[in-house]
Amino acid sequence: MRTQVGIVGGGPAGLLLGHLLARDGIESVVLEARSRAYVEQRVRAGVLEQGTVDLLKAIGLGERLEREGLVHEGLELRFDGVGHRIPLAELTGGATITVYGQQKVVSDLTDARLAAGGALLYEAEDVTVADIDTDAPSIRFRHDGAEQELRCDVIAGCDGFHGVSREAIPDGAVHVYAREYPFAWLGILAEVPPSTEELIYCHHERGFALHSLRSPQLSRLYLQCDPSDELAAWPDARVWEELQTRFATRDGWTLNEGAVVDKLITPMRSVVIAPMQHGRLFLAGDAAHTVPATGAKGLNLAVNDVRVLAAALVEWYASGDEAALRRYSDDCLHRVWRVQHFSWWMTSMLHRPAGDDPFEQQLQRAQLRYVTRSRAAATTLAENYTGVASA
Ligand code: FAS
Ligand code: PHB
Repeated sequence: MRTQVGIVGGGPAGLLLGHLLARDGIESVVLEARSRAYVEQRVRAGVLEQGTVDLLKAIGLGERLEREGLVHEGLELRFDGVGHRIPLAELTGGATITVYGQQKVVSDLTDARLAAGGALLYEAEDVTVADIDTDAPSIRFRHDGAEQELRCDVIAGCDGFHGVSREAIPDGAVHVYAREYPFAWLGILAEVPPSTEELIYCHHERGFALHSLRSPQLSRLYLQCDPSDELAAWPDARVWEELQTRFATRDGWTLNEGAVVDKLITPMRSVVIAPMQHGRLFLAGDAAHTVPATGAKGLNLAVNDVRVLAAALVEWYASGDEAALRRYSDDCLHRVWRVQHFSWWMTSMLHRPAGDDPFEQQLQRAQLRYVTRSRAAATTLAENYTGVASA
C-alpha cells in the first residue's frame, strides 16, 4: 500500500487531520486499532473552545454541532457552599465554549471521511512505525489476518497517550516532561436532566467535583478520588452521596440524580514530549502531550496540533517548502505550555491537596476568592478557558 500521509490513530486528532488534508487533495490512510463501535461510544471530553467550534464549522462539520451543541457564556466556581459566576463571554469580548461530546465530534468526522471515500482501517493490529529517518517511512500492521505495509511520505502519530508511534523515536531524541497528580477523576454519565445551565467547578474539603452536561437529558459529573481506587469501591449510591455532599450550597441548590450509564476512573497527569517531531514522524494530540482534564483542554489542544500540521503539509506538497514543517513542533509547543500551565493552575486551585496540607488549602481559598472578586484575575481564567489566551 502507498499513500502520502500515514495516520496512526482514528481519534479526533487523526480523523481531523485526514479531513483537513483531503480538503487540499492530499491523500491519507487512517489506521485505528479498535472497532468503529468502540471508538464512537468512548465517553471522553465535552467542552469545545471557540476556536475549535469555528474550525469545525469552517470545514463543513458544523451541522449537528450547530443543532445540538450547548453554547455557554459563563461557568461557576463553587467553594465554601457558595457559587460565583465567571462571565466568560463578557470578559473576553464575546468568546464562548460549546458543550458537545467528543463522541459526536468523532462520529461526525468518521461519517464525513467514509462519505468522501477516505481510507479508514479499523481493528488494525500490531501497528509498528519504521524508517522515519528516511524520506520513505512505513507503517507495518495486520488487518483482516493479512500482514500489510503502508509506505508514505510522512507519518502522523495520532495514537494517543498509550500509542506506539512514539516508540519509533530513538531514545534520547526527545525530552519527556511529566507530572503525576496524587489524585484521579471518577467520571459518570447519567440519564438525568442537568441540575445547572452552566458548568460548575466545585472546591470542597472532601475533594473536587465538576458538574458538566451532554444534553438536556444527559448529565456528566466528575469527582476527585484516589488514583488507586477501583470502580467496585464506587457503587452508584456512594457516587451520588459524595456528589451531593461536595455540591451542597447554603441556598438549598439541589442535584438531580438518575441512572448511571457510564463510569470511568481517569488518572490525572501532565505530559509533554518535545520535540513533537522526529524525521518524517509528526506527533499530534495526546500522543505528544496530556493535560489534567480540569482545564477542559485535551481535545482542543489535539485540534490545534492538527490544524498547524495540516497547514504545514499543504504548504510542503504545494511548494516543496519545508519551513512550516520544521517549525511545527515549536509552533505547537508554544500553545501546549500555555495550556499545560492553565490546566495545572486550575487543578492546583480546585483539588484537595495530598496530605490535607492546611497551608495549601488556605492558599487555594485565597486564590478562589481573588479569581471570583478581581475582574483582572477572572479575565485571565476566561481567556485561557475559552482558548483566546493561547491563540
Ligand atoms: P485519542 O486517545 O482520542 O485517540 C487515539 C486513537 O488512537 C484511539 O482511537 C486509539 O484507539 C488509537 N490507537 C492507540 N494505539 C494505536 C495503535 N497502536 N494503532 C492504531 N491506533 C491506535 N479531555 C477533556 O477535556 N475532558 C474529559 O473528560 C476527558 N476525559 C478523558 C478520559 C480519558 C480516559 C482520556 C484518555 C482522555 C480524556 N480527555 C478528556 C482528553 C481527551 O479528550 C484527549 O485529549 C483526546 O481524546 C485527544 O485526542 P487524540 O489525540 O486523537 O487521542
Ligand atoms: C466534560 O464535559 O467532559 C468536561 C468538562 C470540563 C472539564 C472536563 C470535562 O474540565
